[in-house]
Amino acid sequence: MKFMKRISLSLAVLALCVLALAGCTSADNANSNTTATTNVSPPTATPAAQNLSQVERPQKIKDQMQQRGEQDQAKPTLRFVEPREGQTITGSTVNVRLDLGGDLKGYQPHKNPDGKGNHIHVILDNQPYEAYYELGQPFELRNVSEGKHTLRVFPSRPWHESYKNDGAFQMVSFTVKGGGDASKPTTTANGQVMANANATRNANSAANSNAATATNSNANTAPQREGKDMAASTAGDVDPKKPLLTYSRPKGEYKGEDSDPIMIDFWLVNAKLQGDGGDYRVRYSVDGGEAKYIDKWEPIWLSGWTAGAHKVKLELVDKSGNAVANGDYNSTTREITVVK
Ligand SMILES: [Cu+2]
Repeated sequence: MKFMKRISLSLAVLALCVLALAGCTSADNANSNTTATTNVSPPTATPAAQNLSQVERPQKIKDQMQQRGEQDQAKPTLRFVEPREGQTITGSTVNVRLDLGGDLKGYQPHKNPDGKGNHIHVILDNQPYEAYYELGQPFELRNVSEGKHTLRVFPSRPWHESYKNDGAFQMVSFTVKGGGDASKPTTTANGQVMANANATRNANSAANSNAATATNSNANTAPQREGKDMAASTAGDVDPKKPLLTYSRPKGEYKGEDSDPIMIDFWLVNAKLQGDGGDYRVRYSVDGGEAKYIDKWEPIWLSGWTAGAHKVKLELVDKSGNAVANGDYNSTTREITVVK
């Protein structure tokens, strides 16, 4: 009996020990789990999310405006000399000639030695604008694809803010026959290859190769002309009498101090914004994020950009927030690159 008691006591002690050991082991596991979790996501490894905020016009631009004096209150107007409304152009080069008029107060497009200056924004279809500086020579749109196109132009300041007076904006529609060859590599005015559009080659490119070759030699023998090889595009189905939003900025690459803040600027035709006594709003979003609204027709500046590529979308909407369609021009997304 005594012996049995002793055995059961030993068993009980053993059981307690096993339990205690198990307890210790599980406590250890819990500990090491906690430690492991902490190691997987240290708080410092989380990248800062881009948080954009609207800021006032940068002092640098205010200073430039002051230096320009009354030129900033100019009311420049443009008129298309060519192409003319409804014109048919044979060949893939479209010469753009503009008459500048209106109350200029010294406003004159020109590229200064620093590469900046007043210029005209020239927009083929709904592509990003091209900057046109010297109006004494036509601007050559090269390799323009066959079909119907629109051109939109408006005067701009050195920091790319557009003049918004009546008559500043003009749009024409025209047609290109024997248009650009999509298989032709894109070249600069010097004939340097910049990009090859073979990937977007279309079926009628062979028929257009003669015209494209002619364009090439023209471009090479006309040295001082500004111009650009254009990506393939055709016009949207745009009604010039309907509300029209034209995306202007931002565009391209922003470096260093130019990358913060970045300006959003656009042109409006037949559409007054709510804050200006009208019915429309401009909705914008960056990288597919939260939609925000611009209710007065003036540029805004956004601060807080992170380095890398960003998508900026501008849309014209009515007071209920419904998209206002006109061709496909009233909703435009552009990718920009911010280099820090
Ligand atoms: Cu510009």
